[in-house]
Amino acid sequence: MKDVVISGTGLYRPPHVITNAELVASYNAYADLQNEKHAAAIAAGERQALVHSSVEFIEKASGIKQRYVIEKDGVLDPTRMKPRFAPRPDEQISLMAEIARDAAAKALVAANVEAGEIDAVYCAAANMQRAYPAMACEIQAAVGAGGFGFDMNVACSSATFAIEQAVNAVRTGCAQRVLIVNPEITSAHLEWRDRDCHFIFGDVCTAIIVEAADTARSAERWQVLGTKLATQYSNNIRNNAGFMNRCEDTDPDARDKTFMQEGRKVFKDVVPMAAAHIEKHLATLGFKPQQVRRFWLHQANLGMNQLVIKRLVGGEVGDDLAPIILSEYANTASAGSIIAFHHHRADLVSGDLGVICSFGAGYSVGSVVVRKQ
Ligand code: CO8
Repeated sequence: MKDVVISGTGLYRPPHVITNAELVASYNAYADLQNEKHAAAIAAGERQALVHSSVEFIEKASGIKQRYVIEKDGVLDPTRMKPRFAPRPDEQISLMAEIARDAAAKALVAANVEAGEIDAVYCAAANMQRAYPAMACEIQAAVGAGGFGFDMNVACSSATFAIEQAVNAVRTGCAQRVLIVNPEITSAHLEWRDRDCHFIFGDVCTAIIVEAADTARSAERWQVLGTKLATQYSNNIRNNAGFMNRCEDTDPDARDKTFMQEGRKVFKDVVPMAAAHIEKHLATLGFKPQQVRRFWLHQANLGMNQLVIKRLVGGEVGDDLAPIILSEYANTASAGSIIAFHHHRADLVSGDLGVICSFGAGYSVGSVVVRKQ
């Protein structure tokens, strides 16, 4: 079995920022418009008035201060509340492939790998722009990679689940170099009209190169010591949007079927699950959490990450042990832990141990233990 390394990462960051103040102003304007429109029904007690959102609540409950989006005006327009994406002809690259190509190009440079040397492309994300042809096939062509490509989805854990598939493919000789991309256009599948979740997500794309250690040429390499995945079915985070919807006769004014969650339950269930998972994974490799120099955790909620780390190492811990990027990026689904890894690893030295860990819908947890070479 071959040794496997992560040899480079890349990041596409959208051009537009939405601050919490902008987001709340837009939501509150939307709520006022709705309350005005339905004033009679509200007065008759047939309908509940929408309540304003608040910056203070968002920052206290989640730690999120802003998010990046690909298109801003449509999201903030209180008469629209979703991004405005122009339809593209089939001959034009699709939006998901376009942002994946950008992140992939940066990861290839970081890994000192030519696109033609890639022999597998995994597009791993919480939502795919279309069912087929697979996004990965289009990205493979756009990047100029060889081999094969396929799409995979385990919601927020898609990136770590893809890393395990890539590590196994390289280890067993099915592939020499794998490109993983995580294009997360969360703005298109977030219900911006729902006060409970309108602040949660942001757009981004990450890319990772996984390859055989003996032929890797990058200056910086992270040996993959082990990967561990787990799932446990739960209805607490769901996206019911899909191809069956057109066959269901439902109220046309009903809420979007996209992202929905029982945030409190998720928080309560997933913190112990993620902490126990990491601890067990490290133990199978002969390590204790205290030996880990850095944890690059899924970025959904500041309090959640603080609690996971507290359970692992005890006491209060700062950003150095488990960096937080969600204050700037919000929850970027599968890309969150990879953004943390991308931005916060340069200061580690040879021999340092790290854990990339994602958790989310499914429920799902994926961990990757790495050592800097
Ligand atoms: N402004 C002001 N008040 C608000 C707002 C708001 N925007 N929203 C809710 N409130 C109110 C509520 O009405 C409630 O009021 P009351 O007490 O009077 O009933 C009060 O604030 C408290 O509400 P909550 O209990 O909902 O608030 P929490 O403290 O639980 O915080 C969070 C909500 C931030 C959502 C928190 O529960 C959380 O982050 N939980 C973890 C969630 C998580 O990790 N989810 C994982 C999602 S990622 C994933 O796997 C999905 C991938 C798919 C990606 C799809 C992309 C679109």
